[in-house]
Amino acid sequence: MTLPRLSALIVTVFLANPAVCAETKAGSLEIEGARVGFMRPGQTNAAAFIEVENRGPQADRLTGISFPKEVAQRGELHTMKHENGVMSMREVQAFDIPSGGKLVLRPGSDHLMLIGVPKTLQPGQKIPMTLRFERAGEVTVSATVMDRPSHGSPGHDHNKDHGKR
Ligand SMILES: [Cu+2]
Repeated sequence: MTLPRLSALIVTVFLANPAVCAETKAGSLEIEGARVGFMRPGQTNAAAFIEVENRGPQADRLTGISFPKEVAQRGELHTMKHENGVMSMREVQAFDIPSGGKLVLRPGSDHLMLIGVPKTLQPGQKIPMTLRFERAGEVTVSATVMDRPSHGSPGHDHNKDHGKR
């Protein structure tokens, strides 16, 4: 069995796990709407989005994301700023999720990034995404790849803006 084939098998087995569903709970956090932005062929980075509601009495923070190696080498948290008509973004260490509040990551705003995607993700494909929270710990959700480029992010080409330092 070749290595790529083995990797595909691991992903398939993982996604068949019924514990991975559209809405996931982690302690007092409820995670939903996990999705990955449409990828053009040749693109090696992609944006990802989620919503996290905090129903607990204490604030939490999203401090990191990670992926299986066959999906992306690593993940980052990014904020976006509109300045002089130019969209710029930078990596941040964490996103706050206040008690009773909701963290909303969406196209054109704060988002997650997949860095170093070896194989272009296909529309409708579901990938495992592991979120790391300061209090709630680690939880893996299933993110669906969107079937068209997202609006609200003009000039936001992650391939140009990211992965080069
Ligand atoms: Cu970004």
